Amino acid sequence: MRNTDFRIVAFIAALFFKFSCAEKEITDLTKESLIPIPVSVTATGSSFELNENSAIYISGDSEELIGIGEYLADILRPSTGYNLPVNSTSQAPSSGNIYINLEGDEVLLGNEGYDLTITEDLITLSADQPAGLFYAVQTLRQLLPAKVENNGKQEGPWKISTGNIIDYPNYTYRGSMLDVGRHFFGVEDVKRYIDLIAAFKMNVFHLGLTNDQGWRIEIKSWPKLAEIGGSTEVGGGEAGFYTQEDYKEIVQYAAERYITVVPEFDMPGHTNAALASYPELNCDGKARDLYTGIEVGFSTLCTDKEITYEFLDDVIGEIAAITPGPYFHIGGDESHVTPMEDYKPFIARAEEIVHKHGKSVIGWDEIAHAELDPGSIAQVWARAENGKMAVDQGCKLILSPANKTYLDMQYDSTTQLGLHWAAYVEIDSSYIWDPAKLYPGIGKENILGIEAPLWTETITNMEEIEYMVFPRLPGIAEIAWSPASLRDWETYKVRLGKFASRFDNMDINYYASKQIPWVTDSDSLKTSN
Ligand code: NGO
Repeated sequence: MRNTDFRIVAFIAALFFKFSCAEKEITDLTKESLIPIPVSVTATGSSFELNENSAIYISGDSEELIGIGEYLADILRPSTGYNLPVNSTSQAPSSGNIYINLEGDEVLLGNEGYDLTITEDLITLSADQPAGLFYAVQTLRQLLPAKVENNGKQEGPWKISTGNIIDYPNYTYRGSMLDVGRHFFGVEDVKRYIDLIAAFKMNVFHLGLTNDQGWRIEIKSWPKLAEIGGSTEVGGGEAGFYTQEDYKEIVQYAAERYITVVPEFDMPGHTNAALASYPELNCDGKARDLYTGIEVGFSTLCTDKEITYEFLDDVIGEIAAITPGPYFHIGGDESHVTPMEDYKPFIARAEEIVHKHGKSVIGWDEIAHAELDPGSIAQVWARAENGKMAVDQGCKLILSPANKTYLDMQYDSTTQLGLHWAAYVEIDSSYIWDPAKLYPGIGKENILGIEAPLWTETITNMEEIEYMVFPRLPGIAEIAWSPASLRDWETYKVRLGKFASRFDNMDINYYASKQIPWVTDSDSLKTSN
């Protein structure tokens, strides 16, 4: 054989070899790094490849399902550069496509569960309810290469290991709070926050709308709240507030991501911004000065003036009317200057007003001192005994233990942002705990769910938000979603480590804790070569 012939034959053989290897490439779906870890994963050992002709097919023509298909396409289109049209269909599509349907098993999957099946030919997302499909989309994102999250076009291949995932949540309430009272964050930042929590299957966004340092939403019947109370923030910077139109936009954006917004108006304490806006809310009839420090527990509404309850009725009424979710958070924490004999009837009346406007109460654990309706929910942040008191009244709990879930707690003594009054909270200590075993006398049956709050006394912009939230939030999301039996720190930290490239591609400014064996895409190339 001549030399050139030999080279041609060798080239063809190499191509054939490469091609057939790709065909026979062995994958293992059970080895993929998913957060939260799914209930069950089985692998079938080969792979599906997305290509330029792939499309997303929706069974039927429901607007809602088309919305989920478009949400998925919006994530995949920029990085793959593929068109990925979203089409309706009455039957399973042909090879190379993604199929979304509501034929999942109702009993097995419940309201939020999903069944994700990947064969060499097809990716099928099934659920009984649309929320489940949305969570299947989040899992699918994590099964694709990390660069799928990039906003610019990337090189493929876009392969996914084959197999099946059955998954559903452990707790029904899985949330995060953003305090916009201490520092104000605009609608775009809030939307990004919502996107980030949605990616880890959280379903509640608790928006702390008022505090001593700021009142952050327009109330049409009490306009000075936003005008005066919204004018400043911690440190004295110029702040702002949301118009009710802004708020509706946030609520809608969250709803499209299967996230319920819980608005919080903290009362009777943490109300200096309101007390500065309207003198009549103070017992002495004198407006307070605006406050830009970070002390807590010095302010109170005047609990024995009737105008206070007219004020509550107006504020709660206006916001309840534009809040589709079932909850209204009345705060109730750290009312150190409200005597207990005034605090208790105040909370009872606030609860009554919330009910009048068709919502259920959530309040920080101190509200358990008052007589509560069993439908009210106490959010335990500081005192287990308050949680127990609420349970004894028949109430459910949301757990937000400050030394585990507070995202404003510093990681260690070198962290520049944040506070450390509850603890330094490294990634292991925020991950290693089981809600159902945290407090004596409080079991899983008493717990509605878990929430990770971000208080913003020291946080001024999105970059700082992300640094405190990541990477602790995915761990809290896993505690809320995954069964305790599947959670394990040693394997979790390896899974989290593999999110480095994903966080980079999502442009998340995360804290690169030394506890985590971070692996970027370029590291994995190095090890496989
Ligand atoms: C406490 C306090 C907040 C602070 C936060 C700081 C609760 C429920 N009330 O948590 O006002 O911002 O700590 O970590």
